[in-house]
Parts: sequence; structure tokens; C-alpha cells
Amino acid sequence: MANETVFKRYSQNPIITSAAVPDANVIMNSAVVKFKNAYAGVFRVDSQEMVMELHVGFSQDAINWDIQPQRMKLTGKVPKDIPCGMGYDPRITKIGDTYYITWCYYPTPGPSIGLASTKDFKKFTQLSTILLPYNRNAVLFPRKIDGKFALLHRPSDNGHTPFGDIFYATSPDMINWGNHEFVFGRTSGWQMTKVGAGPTPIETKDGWVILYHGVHTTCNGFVYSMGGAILDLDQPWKVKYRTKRYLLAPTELYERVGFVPNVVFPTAAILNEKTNQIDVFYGAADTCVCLASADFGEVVKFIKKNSY
Ligand code: BMA
Repeated sequence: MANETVFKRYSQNPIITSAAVPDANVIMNSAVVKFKNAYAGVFRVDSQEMVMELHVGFSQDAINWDIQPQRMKLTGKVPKDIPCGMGYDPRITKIGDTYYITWCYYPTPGPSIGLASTKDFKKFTQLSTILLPYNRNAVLFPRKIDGKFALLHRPSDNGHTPFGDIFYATSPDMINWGNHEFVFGRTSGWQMTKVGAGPTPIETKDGWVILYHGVHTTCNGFVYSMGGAILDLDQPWKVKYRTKRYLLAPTELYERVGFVPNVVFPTAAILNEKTNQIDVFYGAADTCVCLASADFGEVVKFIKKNSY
């Protein structure tokens, strides 16, 4: 296909459309992980009322998904007056035997980041609202760094934010977050306007490999593409490499045409440790979920070779 780098699109894309849930308007930016001997996920389902909801789903092969028709149920510290299971752009990170979900929602007048945990994808416990307005996306690292939980996040504003940079924060207990460090910001070209973290960082001997979205502003609006970076293992706010070329940009019809045109928005990655293949799940045109795959070694090489 045109404009491909090391990532090749799945020939049967999109893998999930609004047909997967009754009354869905779109199903897009969603989080999936390995779970037992199969896969589980939390999906962003925007309803036909144009309300953003989270739904749980399961799959045997990570391609064919059964997504529950009802919203995800949360117990725990769910803010009063917020319909349970509302929100968007979830990420899932496994730490030990627990899966943590971070997502954006509105317990206040502005976008904030919620945190919930589950062990079985049946019972979800909300732990807290971990980042106050205005913040639109956050993803946890899969282990403690220097004795603390860690995440990447992206401060925002209340609208279609015309800026956005990636920050690092830590917590002793998953509830109280601070020690913010700037990681990297917008530069030029496909990432000239804003950047935001995507799937859970992957630990390698070279550092934490991250995939992120970058936004270009055209006379016709924003264009969202995917890039990659490698962050220092012990001090992840130190950027070792970062792609100057994109890894994947809206090119196919399902990426260029949809509810919001020209969007490739990566939110999950599954690395097969036997084959070293990485599968990236991304929202396309704010309409559907797509898959692109690569040899992970080639991704690391690409990031190093095409770095600023
Ligand atoms: C961002 C988020 C994403 C969306 C993207 C493109 O600000 O709202 O959910 O995919 O815009 O519309």
C-alpha cells in the first residue's frame, strides 16, 4: 500500500465497525490486551445520541470481537452525577496481575483522566480521577520506575486543542500523581501542532519504546498520524530517539473519510514475544478500529534511523 513504512495494514481493515454494537454511531480509539489465553478490551463506543461510552469486549484472535452492548459498569470512587461508563480513548496497562484502565471523561467542566482496575474484565473498580482538567490522554508504564508508578499524559484545554505536549508523572500509590517532567512536544511537519502518547510503553534494552500520535494543521483541519520514540529506561523524560518521519499516516479511504477525516489514532499494541510481531490497534477517521503490524525489531530500527 502507498505511504507504508515498517507497519503494514491488515488487508481486511477495518476490524471493528459500528455494526459491532447496536445503536453505535462509531467505534474507534480502543484498548485491547492479552487476557488469559485470548484477548480482552475496553472500547470507545459513541452512541447514536452522540454520547461517548466505554464498553468491554472479548476475542479469541484479537481480530473478531464480541463487544458488550451495555456500558462498562464501574464500582468504587465513581464521581457523583456522572453516568457510569462514560468517557473515551481508553488505554489498558497490565501491572502484576492487575489491568489498569485510564481514560478521558468529564467529572468536572473539563476533560480529566480517570483510573480503574480489574483482574477479570467483569468487575471494574474506579480508583480515582488522577489528573484534573484539562487533560485528554494518559497511559501507564507497565512497571514501577525508581520505585514509583509512572505515566505519560497530555495537558489540554476544553476544546479541539490547538497545542499539546507529552509529560511524565509519578505516583507512590497510583492515586497521588506529581513530579511532572516535560518529555517532548510538537515540532514540525506531521507533528507540528500537538503530540500525545498512545499505547502502553514497551520495555527494551534500548529504552521504553512508545508509539504516539502527532497532529498536522492543514487548511482543511487536523491530520492525525502515528510516530515512535525511545525514552530512557530510568529517566523516561529523556528522549533518546524520536521519529521525524511518521510510522503511519491517513492514506486509506477508511482513514481519510469518516466522522472526522484524516485520523490515525493508536491506542493499543500487542507484542508477540515468540514471533516479535507488534500489532497496533488504531482508530481510523474517528469511525472504526483498524490494525497494522510490523516486526518489532524493524520498528526500533526505523525509530533510530529516522530520528531527529
Ligand atoms: C482528539 C480526541 C480523539 C480523536 C481526535 C481526532 O482530540 O478527541 O478521540 O480521535 O481528536 O478527532
